[in-house]
Amino acid sequence: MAENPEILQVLPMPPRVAQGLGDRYRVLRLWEAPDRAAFLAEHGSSVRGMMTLGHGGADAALIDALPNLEVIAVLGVGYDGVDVKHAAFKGIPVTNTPDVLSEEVANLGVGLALALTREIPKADAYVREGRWVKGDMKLNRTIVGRPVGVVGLGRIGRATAERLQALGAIVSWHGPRPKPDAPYPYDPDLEHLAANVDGLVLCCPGGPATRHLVNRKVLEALGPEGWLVNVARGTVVDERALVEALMTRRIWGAALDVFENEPRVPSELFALDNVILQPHQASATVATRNAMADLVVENLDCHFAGKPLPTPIPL
Ligand code: 8YV
Repeated sequence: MAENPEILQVLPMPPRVAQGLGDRYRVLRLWEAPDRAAFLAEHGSSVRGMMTLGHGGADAALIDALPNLEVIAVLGVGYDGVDVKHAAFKGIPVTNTPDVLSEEVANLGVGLALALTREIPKADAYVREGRWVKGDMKLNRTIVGRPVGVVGLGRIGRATAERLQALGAIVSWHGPRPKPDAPYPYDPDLEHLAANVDGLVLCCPGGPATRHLVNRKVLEALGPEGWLVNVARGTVVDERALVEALMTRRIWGAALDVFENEPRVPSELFALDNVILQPHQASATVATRNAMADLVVENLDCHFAGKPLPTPIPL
């Protein structure tokens, strides 16, 4: 490997990444730079690799500020914040960290579906607040034998669908096109799917193709008994429409791990008892974040050793 290639780290990452890189690289910490433009003007031309997060990204301007950039390594499976088209145009490969997080994300998605329908947070409060001694809590809803829609049947969507089915739900799905090997009924029309299921679990990628896929009409179709889980990206849902639907009880409930402007969450949601809020936690276990960190390092190591990239994003 050439001597200590310089890597631009765009955003904070778990310490495991720095540990994995060891002293083989010189890491420049962009998010700490008081003057980003001055920092890039000074260091940009020596940077050969970039590490970033999928939703925090790398836009065309940042890519262009690094004229000798050879590779972009994304910590995360999603890469909606990275201008991959621009990178491809410039011949710069982009890698992500798929597979190692699929089961974890699916577990949280299904966990949220259960927490919502079985009202686990409300039941916890019921006991803590001493209400149980005054009488039993009202009965919950089930997903057993009930229709549930999965939006996006990629790696995470499939892991989610398998789990929902194992828990007794009747799964169908929506995505941009049918998949011949998918063992669940496909619905090409999300509004139609929403009208025919109890709940939707969003597992699709973010980015322009899925922006506001869950719009006012889909929420209306889901209806006052319908519920929504989002472990995909905040941008997939028209957040204004969702807040209004929750406030006016035009949908029954939602469990949200992601938001349009995270970490900022619409403050109206804080007072609502029909929503469960999470701070983008789906892959956030020690084991999974370690596996993701190791894969970022492996991708950089392979690139600088001239070996095939383990997980290139197909462009
Ligand atoms: C993480 C994610 O939040 O993989 C993704 O696309 O959104 C998450 O796993 C993030 O990328 C790492 O902090």
